[in-house]
Amino acid sequence: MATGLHQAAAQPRKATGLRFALAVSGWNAEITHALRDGCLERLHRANCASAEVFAVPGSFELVHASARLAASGRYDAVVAIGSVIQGETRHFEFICQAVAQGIAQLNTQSDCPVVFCVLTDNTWEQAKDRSGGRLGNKGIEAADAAIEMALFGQALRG
Ligand code: DLZ
Repeated sequence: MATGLHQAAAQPRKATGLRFALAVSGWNAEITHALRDGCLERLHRANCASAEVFAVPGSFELVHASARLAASGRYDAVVAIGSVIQGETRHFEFICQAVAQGIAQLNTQSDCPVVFCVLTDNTWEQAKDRSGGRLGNKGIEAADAAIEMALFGQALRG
């Protein structure tokens, strides 16, 4: 169960000169667009050089899109944004596992970090709570993670 204990810092770290790509799933768009907007707002507030948005049909497609974006060499970090909500079918488990494993694998294959911003909830209300509701906006936390990982890459490059 989500505790809501993790709070985004009041101020993001500076992202000056850094370029970001957001892959955004269209399934449960009200949720994913709220995550996207929170993430974009945070990246721009951190003074990023750019934050480009790429739409994909569903969370399953986030793996392919993130792989292509990471391999393009145009970005310092990629954020994969989706929302999978438990339904009557076993799709939920298949999609959640495929996306989590796919994105984890990308992070070992490429120098460009891919941040996991895929909500996996039992109900619509839970997804709302975490996308700008009473538990905050996970898109903001994803932006902070993306900035931190982009700075990590920058530090390694010297
Ligand atoms: C098919 C499907 C289902 C049942 N549920 C979701 C969901 O809750 N969230 C989501 O992002 N996508 C869902 N999809 C679509 C798959 O992610 C994918 O787009 C399709 O299976 C086509 O590959």
